[in-house]
Amino acid sequence: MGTADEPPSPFLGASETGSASDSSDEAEAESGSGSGSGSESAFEFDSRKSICPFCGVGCGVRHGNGDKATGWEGSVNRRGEVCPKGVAAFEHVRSEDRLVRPLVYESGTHVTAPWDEALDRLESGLREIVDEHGPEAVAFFASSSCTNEENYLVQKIARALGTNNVDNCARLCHSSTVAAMVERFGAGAMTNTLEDVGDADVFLVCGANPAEQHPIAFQSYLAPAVDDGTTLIHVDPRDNETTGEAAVHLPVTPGYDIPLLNAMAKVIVEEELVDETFLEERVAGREAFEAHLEDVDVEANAREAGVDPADLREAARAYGDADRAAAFTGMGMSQHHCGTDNVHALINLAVLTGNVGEPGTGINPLRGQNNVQGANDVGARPGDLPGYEPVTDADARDRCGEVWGFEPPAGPGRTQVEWTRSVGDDDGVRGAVVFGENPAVTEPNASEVADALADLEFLAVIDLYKTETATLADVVLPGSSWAEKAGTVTNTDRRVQRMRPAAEPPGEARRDLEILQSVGRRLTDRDLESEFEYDGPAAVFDELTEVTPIYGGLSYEEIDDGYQRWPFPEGADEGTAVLHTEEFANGDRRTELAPVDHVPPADDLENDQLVLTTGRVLEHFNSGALTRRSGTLMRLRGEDVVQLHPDDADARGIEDGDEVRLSNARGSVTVSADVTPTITRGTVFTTFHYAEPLINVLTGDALDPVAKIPEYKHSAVTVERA
Ligand SMILES: Nc1nc2c(c(=O)[nH]1)N[C@H]1C(S)=C(S)[C@@H](COP(=O)(O)OP(=O)(O)OC[C@H]3O[C@@H](n4cnc5c(=O)[nH]c(N)nc54)[C@H](O)[C@@H]3O)O[C@H]1N2
Ligand SMILES: Nc1nc2c(c(=O)[nH]1)N[C@H]1C(S)=C(S)[C@@H](COP(=O)(O)OP(=O)(O)OC[C@H]3O[C@@H](n4cnc5c(=O)[nH]c(N)nc54)[C@H](O)[C@@H]3O)O[C@H]1N2
Ligand code: SF4
Ligand SMILES: [Mo]
Repeated sequence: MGTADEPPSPFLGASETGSASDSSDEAEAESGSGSGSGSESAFEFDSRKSICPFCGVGCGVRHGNGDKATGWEGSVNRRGEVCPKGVAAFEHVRSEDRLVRPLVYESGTHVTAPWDEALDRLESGLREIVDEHGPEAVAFFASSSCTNEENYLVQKIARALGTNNVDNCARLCHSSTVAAMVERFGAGAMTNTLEDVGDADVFLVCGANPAEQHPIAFQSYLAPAVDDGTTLIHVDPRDNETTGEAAVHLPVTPGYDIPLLNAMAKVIVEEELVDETFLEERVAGREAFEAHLEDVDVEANAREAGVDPADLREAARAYGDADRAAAFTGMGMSQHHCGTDNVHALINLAVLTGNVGEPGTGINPLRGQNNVQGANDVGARPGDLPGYEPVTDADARDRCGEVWGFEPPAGPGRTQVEWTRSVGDDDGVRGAVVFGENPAVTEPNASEVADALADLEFLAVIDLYKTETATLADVVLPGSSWAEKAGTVTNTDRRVQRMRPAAEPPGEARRDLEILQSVGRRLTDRDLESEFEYDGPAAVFDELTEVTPIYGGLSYEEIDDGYQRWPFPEGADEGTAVLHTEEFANGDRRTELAPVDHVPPADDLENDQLVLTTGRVLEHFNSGALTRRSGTLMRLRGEDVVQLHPDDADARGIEDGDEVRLSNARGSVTVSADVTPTITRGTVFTTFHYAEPLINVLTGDALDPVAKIPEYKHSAVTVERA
């Protein structure tokens, strides 16, 4: 786990020494919609309880000793434990790179400007485009790293302007998982909770590495269950920290999960490990599914997927035999141009064996950022209004219209990757607002993305730093970090929790909610201006619970420093833990088994090319915008490497530590070699956490036809010594 000067702590924050503020001054700080006017490098933090800005686990963190964050006994991290990123959560906040004044682009360079001027430019830049080309020529990125209230406002602004062109990085993340789960179960969220999954006898972790990406969920919920006898099966081309706890490891070749999962289904059916009662009472389509399995040859599929047939059978038996088995799914499954089908193949296993609707079972997508679940719940999606109600549903539009004073448009908008590809087309996007995302680093085929963003007639970015994306913007607005805002975030197991500000934004930076209110007032017609008047986040939350059916019954005040979980039936204490118990979320008693066939990866391997798959490490986060600005995390792991199997290295004369060139028709990068048998032969792995080398110049444009998610996990690359 990195080459640390000081080893990463045993996942426990520094002891609780900060003086907790009482709640009387909290109300004042939270309602605050006044702009920060503190001195530029003040960064005086108090120790109000908030939620970690990084992953979807949603640990409670606050300011502690020596400028480190420390855990408090949150609803997830019940002993106050936090991972190394959590401990470093204040370092990027007080980075010297923080934007403290708005920037506007003038005569080939960015210059600082007063807020009014920057907002005037944003208003006129976007209005001109709308006047000339209509609202569909404008698009918005919402932010999974920002609060429910902020995301709710972004989608409301887009819709008030007359477009559904609003999306967030869940498109790049679990959109395929959500598509498959909504189709099968009527809801895309974790079917179970972190508390109850420990009841499982078997964990099937497919294409996820929770030991590094969801560290506290793993350390505090999964690993203890494994210690108590739960069998962990890990399907991953790499042997990583999660594999360390696994009884069975299936090192699948990237892109071959369907053959593997179909073969597991075949073993389960052949060996009569199915749940007859569940199949009879809650499942349709069994005959067609079993007929489809007749053509599946377990040995051939295992070999095609790159795994040992005996290991595959062992995994299938363990999963099929278990009284209760919980499946977890991540980017290794979702980020393929067959991502939706991958997840269908996994759901088939749960349905065949009756592992849905009970504690210790289910299909559990481990969500990405601290609020990716919420950003989607509150409607920052081009096809859905708040609460996943389709924009095409007239009743749903009416319902929103009644609260909003305007009706949202009926036609689905463009997805995140689709719209960057549309720039330059006659009917393409011409102007955009990017709030809390860094697509120049994180979208696939990044050279094309940078060109597209640069070609926009107008681009505004709201961020903490002059990121690679902000560099391409006409206007850059300095927003507030997690430590400077109040609001709610929804974690991976559907808990809505509250963030509280520990400081004022630096310099002239403003709270994000306030910025979005200004943007909303300026971009919409005068008679709608009042739609963006709110007295702080609690007021926005009240409104969003009104139009987001799944958030019905939640109360900002009652969440306090606990949580409320959706769905939240009247009179509930904490909300519904296990979903789909008697019927599925769509109201059906039955779900259908779904035969799926292997879909070959989009890139063909030519000559001696290898498969590049990309992902994450414990110490860094996504585009690295936050973690690259943390001295501690950079000391732990300062640069990217390419993991390469010794046989593949030998064949190319590459030794550990050599500089290696990875290239294909889309681009080329140089990165040093980590020659290791922990990666399966024929596959190489890098992260995408650095702007240099920019790995996404190598990834391709292929999209899943249903969810429009890119294929980050399979690109053909030539690998040679640089
Ligand atoms: N430390 C850290 N934590 C994070 C993040 C971070 O950047 N850093 N990001 C957050 C976000 S936004 C997200 S979405 C989550 C993602 O969390 P994960 O889904 O765990 O993330 P990844 O590392 O992208 O992919 C998981 C695993 O998939 C494997 N894999 C690659 N290709 C395939 C394949 O074809 N099939 C299978 N079965 N496996 C494959 C990789 O080897 C990798 O170990 O993490 C969140 N948490
Ligand atoms: N090759 C490859 N590429 C990938 C992936 C992969 O596995 N492989 N994974 C994909 C996935 S799953 C995801 S989720 C995306 C992530 O893609 P992005 O969302 O683009 O990545 P982040 O680095 O999380 O970007 C967050 C941005 O928001 C800013 N920010 C953070 N907090 C705040 C705040 O409170 N207010 C404001 N205003 N700004 C804030 C940060 O400074 C940063 O610029 O990347 C995708 N790209
Ligand atoms: S596990 Fe996730 S939420 Fe918890 S401290 Fe680590 S990064 Fe933050
Ligand atoms: Mo993600």
